Amino acid sequence: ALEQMKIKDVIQGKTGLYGKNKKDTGGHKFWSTQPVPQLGEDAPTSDGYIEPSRPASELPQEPHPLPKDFEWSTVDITDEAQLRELYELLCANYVEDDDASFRFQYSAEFLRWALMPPGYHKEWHVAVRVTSTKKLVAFIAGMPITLRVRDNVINASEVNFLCVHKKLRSKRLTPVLIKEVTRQCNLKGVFQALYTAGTLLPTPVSVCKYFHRCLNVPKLVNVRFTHVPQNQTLARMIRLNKVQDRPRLEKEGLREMEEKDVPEVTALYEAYMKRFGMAIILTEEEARHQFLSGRGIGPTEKESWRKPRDGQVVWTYVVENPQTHKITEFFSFYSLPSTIMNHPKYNVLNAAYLYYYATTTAFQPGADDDGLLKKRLEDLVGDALIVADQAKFDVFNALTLMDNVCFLQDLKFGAGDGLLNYYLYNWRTSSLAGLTSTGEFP
Ligand code: MYA
Repeated sequence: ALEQMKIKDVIQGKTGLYGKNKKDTGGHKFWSTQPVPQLGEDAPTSDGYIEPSRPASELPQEPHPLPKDFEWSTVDITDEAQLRELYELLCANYVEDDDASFRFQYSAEFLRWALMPPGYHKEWHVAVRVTSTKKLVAFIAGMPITLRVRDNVINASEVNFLCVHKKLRSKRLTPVLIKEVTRQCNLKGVFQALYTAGTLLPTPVSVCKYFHRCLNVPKLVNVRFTHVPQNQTLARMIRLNKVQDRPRLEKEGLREMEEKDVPEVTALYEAYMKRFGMAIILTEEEARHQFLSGRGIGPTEKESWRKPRDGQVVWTYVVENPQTHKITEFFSFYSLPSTIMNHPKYNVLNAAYLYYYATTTAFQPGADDDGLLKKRLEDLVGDALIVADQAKFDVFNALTLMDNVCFLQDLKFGAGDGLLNYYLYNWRTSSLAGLTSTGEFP
């Protein structure tokens, strides 16, 4: 209940988790030893590292020892067989919702896309295997990022895909994995990290809520992802959630992003992300990777927005002004299915997640206040819903970050019960309310 209360206060955009329950360290045996702000600490007055960086010669040269019967390993993502092993570990053991009805089912293509951005380090794909059988039983990954937190730009690592096999839970393997990925990052001169988790740990820099836009209503009701409200019927719910079958901005030049758009999309992304207190900085090469490389194989047809390609992970669309040929906006979303557990008819929930977007409307004076930006984002993200619907996604998810809060309600997203906490390792800064430009939650 205490944790709930703390989360609620952050959602209400108050003070964040700093400055509350001063004596409560939450009994975090591992996290209380780590360079992260502890729960109950006063909000910092200035930003900066918690522990100084150390030269490679002062770092432990060997990994932390593992319990008997286990050994360290790295997963070589370029090797199909190893990628498959990782896919299978995550498929059976990764994140589930609170009632164990759905479990993330990252595809092999997604893992390749997420784990191998430009400049990735194979040593940061840390794994644990059973010594005798070589079975893969635990994993954690770091990816290099350039992170801006307020006015500071940091070479950091984005840590994700922490997973311990179900049979090895509660054996304190997690702290050992985290120490090893930290050591590997340190060895490359990286001493800060960004990570997210559904669980509350010391200490979120921001907390976001998941919102969901139903597309395939009958299926979502059938698998109990959602339910028909008491004062409604299924037929009415289907009608209310129906989206158009052609994008609204098609006439204004909406089309799939292409290689030639990379410089303009990167510049637009950079300018737009200045609106927020924390953002990842992308070079052109990184933007190409994020927005184009996960596109799968297949023809670029005129109406390719109607049909996903083989192995498509990410969808990116731009609006090219027909007169000036300038890119005025873009949006992207990615595919992250979930396994539906214990259902007789369906076993996969096809979910799209809103990724990055930007519009030059934001740069017009007063656009934030006079509703112009909200209107434009509704058109833009409304078209993302249409593209996702045509690509047969069941649901379209978004978090309360960036400018999302302004359009979620009018685009008929409903609040979910999940939260996503954002954390920084070895960096102090005061709370970034919802990572939004306004700091408001709906
Ligand atoms: S978040 C996704 C996490 N994965 C899942 O939820 C998948 C399903 N669950 C599992 O596989 C296991 O339950 C996990 C815990 C592996 C989560 N982040 O081994 P244990 C602490 C950080 O006995 P298990 C993602 O991928 C816990 O508070 N710490 O526990 C981002 C306790 O410490 P303390 C966590 O249940 C990951 C200790 O572990 C998490 O068997 C970012 C218990 O260990 C969590 N999600 O396994 C990682 N869950 O006593 C941090 C539990 O102190 C990166 N714990 O409370 C930090 C930056 C590192 C790089 C720095 C570079 C400079």
